[in-house]
Amino acid sequence: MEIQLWRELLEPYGLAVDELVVKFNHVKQQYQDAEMYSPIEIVSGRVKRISSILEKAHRKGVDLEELEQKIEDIAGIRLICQFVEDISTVVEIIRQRQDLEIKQEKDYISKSKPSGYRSYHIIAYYTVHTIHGPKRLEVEIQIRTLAMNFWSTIEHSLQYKYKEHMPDELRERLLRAADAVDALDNEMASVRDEIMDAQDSNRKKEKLISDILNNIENLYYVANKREVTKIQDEFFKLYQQDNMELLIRFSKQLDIIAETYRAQNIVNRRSYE
Ligand code: 0O2
Repeated sequence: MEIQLWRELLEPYGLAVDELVVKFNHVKQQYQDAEMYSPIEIVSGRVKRISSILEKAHRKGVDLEELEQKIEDIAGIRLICQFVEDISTVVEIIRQRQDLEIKQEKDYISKSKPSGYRSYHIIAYYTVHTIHGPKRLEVEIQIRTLAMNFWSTIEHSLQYKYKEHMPDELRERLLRAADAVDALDNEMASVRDEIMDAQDSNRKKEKLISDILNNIENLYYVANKREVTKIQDEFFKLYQQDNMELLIRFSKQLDIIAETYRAQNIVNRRSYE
């Protein structure tokens, strides 16, 4: 196939990857905006390289004319989760989406591949709109934990190096590493609630600090500079004490001060009119 034809073939897949990366990042953002734990930690995507498409087509005996029908992962999206439990939540999110029609699900989590590979794959139909009209194509969505991703990234590069000639000893070690990844995921699952609590309070603290700093910054425009500096010093003192209750109380008092200045400002403006 000529390079120009490859470009034409791959272009809509690139569009699908770009769109889905934005969409899944938006899902993550929505959880964060709602101050909820996001089951999606990292979103990435890629269009399969031409050499990789050709290699897979050769391995599977696929003709160039039927690439799009037989190679399901030309467009690939990867959703990485913190915990194994999050994977089923993400799968459910995908099943509920109207823009993705699931063709097949491959569960390599309950039963790993002989290599030790673990991941949940969804092959889905997705429609992109180009200047030539709508095009329905297939995308592969891989869902896995951070630990599974670490293993598969390393193993993938070794596979690339050795092709089908990976030394037995290395294969054994990778299988042992896959068991270790499994054990790590199970261990993390057992302290999931604790970790989530910690992350949740971190998020709440970050939001509270940012609200306080915004309020102080706004006060600079309306209040007496000396008073704002005093408020700011008080905040730094409380911040160093690292006491959430005191910070929450301080933030509420600051809200009242800010509101009073806002009201005062409105009254002043009206008396000028
Ligand atoms: P790349 O470079 O990631 O694009 P099947 O006929 O269903 O058994 P198929 O079509 O290869 O086989 O589908 P499968 O098994 O779901 O694999 C699709 C992709 O999953 C692979 O794409 C890899 O990305 C990943 N994968 C599958 N098995 C392994 C494994 O043992 N190790 C690692 N590291 N990744 C794996 P490609 O085309 O192989 O590679």
